[in-house]
Amino acid sequence: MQPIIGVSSGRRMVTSSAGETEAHVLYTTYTGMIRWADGLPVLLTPGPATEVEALLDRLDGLLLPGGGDIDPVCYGGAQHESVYGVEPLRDEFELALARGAAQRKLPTLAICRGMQIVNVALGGTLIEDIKSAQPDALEHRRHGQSATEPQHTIELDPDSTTAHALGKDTVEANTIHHQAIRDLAGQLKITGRAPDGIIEAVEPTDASWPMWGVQWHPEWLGHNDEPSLGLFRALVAAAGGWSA
Ligand SMILES: [Mn+2]
Repeated sequence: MQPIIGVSSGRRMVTSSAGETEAHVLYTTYTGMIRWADGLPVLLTPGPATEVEALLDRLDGLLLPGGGDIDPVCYGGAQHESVYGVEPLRDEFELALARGAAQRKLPTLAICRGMQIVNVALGGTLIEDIKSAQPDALEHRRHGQSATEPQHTIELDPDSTTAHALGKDTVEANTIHHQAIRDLAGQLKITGRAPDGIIEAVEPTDASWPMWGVQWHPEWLGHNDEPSLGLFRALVAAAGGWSA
């Protein structure tokens, strides 16, 4: 039995035979990597938080993918001109998914926005804009960059489950973000930082919850990148009830 991994999604306008139509969108890089790791991906479409428990009952694992910014209202943050792509319903849905996953200790891989969602869901806050808050920070997102292009190095805690899943403790990371974790949620610990101190990987303090939060994009590096596939294998293995 292949474990079923629910993957959340965003919305975008696409051209259809009915004209411009709103569509659920999720890059196939995510579902492709889950399949390479021998899991069965299921698309989760954002709805009210009241739907979340019934969904979590049916899932073996969860993937919270990248996307636009979380509304700063969700973490008591300030509005900032750089905040983009806010989807209030998606925020409500994914914050509830993350809280429910933490309660159930549902195996979870949280990528980019997903890592930020887990932090906010558990009481943490975000830097609304890295360049404004920390002008000497490295480039974490460059205009026109390729999604696979490394932006900076990340040093991981060699004892972290993230480093174990990747099979290495240094990553040349393809990050594409202008926000980052500010205050870390109490249930999380930092397992990786960029050289400028920006938090790039987190895990739960409670080792019985298999959750990997990464600020970079292993899904874009593809199944030929063994460390990236290793993260998805760790998720699917935990979702299947065995240790990676
Ligand atoms: Mn970065």
